[in-house]
Amino acid sequence: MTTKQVRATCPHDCPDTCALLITVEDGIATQVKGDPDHPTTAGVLCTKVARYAERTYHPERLLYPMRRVGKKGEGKFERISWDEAIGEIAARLGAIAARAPQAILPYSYCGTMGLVQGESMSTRFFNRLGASLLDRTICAMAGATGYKYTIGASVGTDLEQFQDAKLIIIWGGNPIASNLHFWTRAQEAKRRGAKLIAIDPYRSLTAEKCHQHIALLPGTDAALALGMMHVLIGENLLDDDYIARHTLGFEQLKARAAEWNPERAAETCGISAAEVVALAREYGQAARRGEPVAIRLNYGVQRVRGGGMSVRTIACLPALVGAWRHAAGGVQLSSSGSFPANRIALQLPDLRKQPARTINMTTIGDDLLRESSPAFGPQIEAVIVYNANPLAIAPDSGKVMQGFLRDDLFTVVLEHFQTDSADYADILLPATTQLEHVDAHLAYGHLYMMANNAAIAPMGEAKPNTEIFRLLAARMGFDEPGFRHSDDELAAQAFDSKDARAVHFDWESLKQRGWQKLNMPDAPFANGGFPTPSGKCEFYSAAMLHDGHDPLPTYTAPYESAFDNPELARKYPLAMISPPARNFLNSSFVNVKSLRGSEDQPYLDIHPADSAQRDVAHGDMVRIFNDRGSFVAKARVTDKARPGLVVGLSVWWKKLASDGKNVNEVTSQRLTDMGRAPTFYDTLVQVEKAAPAEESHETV
Ligand SMILES: Nc1nc2c(c(=O)[nH]1)N[C@H]1C(S)=C(S)[C@@H](COP(=O)(O)OP(=O)(O)OC[C@H]3O[C@@H](n4cnc5c(=O)[nH]c(N)nc54)[C@H](O)[C@@H]3O)O[C@H]1N2
Ligand SMILES: Nc1nc2c(c(=O)[nH]1)N[C@H]1C(S)=C(S)[C@@H](COP(=O)(O)OP(=O)(O)OC[C@H]3O[C@@H](n4cnc5c(=O)[nH]c(N)nc54)[C@H](O)[C@@H]3O)O[C@H]1N2
Ligand code: SF4
Ligand SMILES: [Mo]
Repeated sequence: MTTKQVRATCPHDCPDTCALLITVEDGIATQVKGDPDHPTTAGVLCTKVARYAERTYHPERLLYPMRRVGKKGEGKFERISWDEAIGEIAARLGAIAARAPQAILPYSYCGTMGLVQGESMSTRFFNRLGASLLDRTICAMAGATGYKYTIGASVGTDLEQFQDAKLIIIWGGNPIASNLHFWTRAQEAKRRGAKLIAIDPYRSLTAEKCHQHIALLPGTDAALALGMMHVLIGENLLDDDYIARHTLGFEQLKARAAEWNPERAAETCGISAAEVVALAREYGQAARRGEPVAIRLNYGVQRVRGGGMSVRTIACLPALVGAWRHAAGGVQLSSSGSFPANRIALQLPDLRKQPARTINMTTIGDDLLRESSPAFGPQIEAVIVYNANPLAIAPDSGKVMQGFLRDDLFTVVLEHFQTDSADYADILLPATTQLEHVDAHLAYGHLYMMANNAAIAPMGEAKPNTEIFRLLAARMGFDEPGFRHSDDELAAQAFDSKDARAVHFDWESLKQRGWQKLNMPDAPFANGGFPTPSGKCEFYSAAMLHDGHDPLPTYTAPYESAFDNPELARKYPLAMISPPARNFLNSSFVNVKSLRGSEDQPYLDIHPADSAQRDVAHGDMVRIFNDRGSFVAKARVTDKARPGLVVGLSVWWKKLASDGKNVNEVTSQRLTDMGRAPTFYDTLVQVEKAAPAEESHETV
């Protein structure tokens, strides 16, 4: 027997980007474990990826190219050869491109975060074809935009410093589920005497384990941050020297914060004024004592109308109290801006000969249903889906389904499994998993460049995304040298090796060692130097004014909330959020039995006061609905959901739910204040007991 160990990287859309060690025995991956030497992975993987081999060898892996034989959505396919598949796709796309190349749309996100299997060869192909561009907004754009206006780039506190903080505010994050290796650091900080505070409408797994939990209403975080500023300024819990040297617009901010006394903030957030005051004092007084105070700001805050402004407002707090002076102080939203990723080399934008329109992936529901018009451009005639599952994860799912049902739409899906989206494909292509292909990765929660070596040969006839686009390019006669680069050559282009942060990045050595830390200072803004236009932390942002926003922190009410939209709330009184379930990764892993087993079936958490009003008992099947649609889940009566809030942990495959639907039936396509991002957690619904017919499907 031959045994080897291969260095790999977790490909999932998770801030932790773990270093993996794959044991391969006679060509079979027998164990996937965390690299004990990698400082943030520290030998530990989450339950999902500890089962990555189970996912790779899953009996339902797609192993051959297939052509649809049933109706769209029915999921009936017949096996075809690669030659036929590539030939048919090239012919269909070629015919469309001859008339209207922009009628072709790629639809992809972060099924893999790999720089190679993500947007490299695929983007070269779509650039050369002249296809529409895709605005990849579905996750992080609201916050990234708000943070950029304030701090300058997605750069913040290093994960490896948090254990030394004395106060950690976990703001809109559930790290036990979604950022495990941050949670390890937070627990270490706790052991060393730190206080942990969670700000979350839901008593998540994480909130439950913090010293304190502030359960505000969804979408009201900016009001809380403004109330904190009011107290910090009023009680002079400020770092005057840091403010004078490294911030812009303090006087204007002071005037704005004066409008937000704790009572007003509390009323907006649905909490008590005492909570606002105590939080501000806790934060300001610890900083005043010279202790590092840190905020882990996460995605939960962003998925509402004012998501960008909320992040921007919270991101002002560390500068006010001088928290950036400490390596363990400040705020981390994402570390992705620290990486000198070389997207121009990977994507070769010069292959595109004509400028193209951009389609927002968040509004794919509406956009697939639009006809040609001067404003919109040509109707979408072909969609190539890879690294994404739009039928399950995009908002206003009823519309998304209608769009993909269009008979005149040509759909290609590259996948590991027959997902909800795969059911709508005309041609379904088998893609390799991370164990079967090469990649290079950045991270958005730590500061290591990462390498992924292929551990095993591709399963069945599966091919890497890159190879599929290389074959398509060749069949369509694209003969630029960029279409002949191997995956190894692409990986070698992943980072700018001349950038000082990448310390002479060299793919050959990264491949061997598995990971390499960026060259970054421990406390990035201890002496200011913010990458904003002014070089300061911008309390006042001229760029925001220019872009049509309030240049100062402000509160933007949700589209749908009982407080700000009482009329809608009469019909639909409950706020619904749908954050990730611990055992799924977005909609990935839902089909891995052992993990689905842990989540059991789609649940709706509802507060006892709200369930009693509706005559709903624990364990009843309920229908959750609004004007956009409805879905069925099993009620879990619990005070984990604050009154007025219901929570449906996500993202379920629709076809594995009793009614073939999921939470995104009721979410809307409305966009955030900035970044053109989705508003998944800005949704009002009503809940009622499900009709018996809906209950009877329960055991499907
Ligand atoms: N296990 C697991 N891990 C994951 C994922 C997964 O699906 N499963 N997904 C990955 C991806 S793509 C992402 S983007 C991240 C997301 O992970 P996080 O950044 O943790 O974000 P969410 O899980 O969306 O929300 C976190 C918490 O915010 C709360 N929340 C909801 N609305 C609000 C609000 O308005 N204000 C505040 N303060 N809190 C609110 C939710 O109740 C939830 O407990 O996780 C990644 N990691
Ligand atoms: N209601 C609600 N909806 C949400 C969210 C929410 O919190 N609530 N979260 C949103 C967020 S934060 C995000 S990031 C999006 C995520 O949405 P997506 O990025 O679409 O993520 P997944 O649902 O995991 O789907 C990724 C698919 O890519 C496939 N895949 C993985 N690796 C490869 C590969 O190498 N090649 C190919 N061809 N395919 C591959 C996987 O099998 C999987 O089916 O969902 C969003 N939707
Ligand atoms: S999903 Fe996140 S925590 Fe789990 S192995 Fe991957 S990077 Fe690590
Ligand atoms: Mo995400």
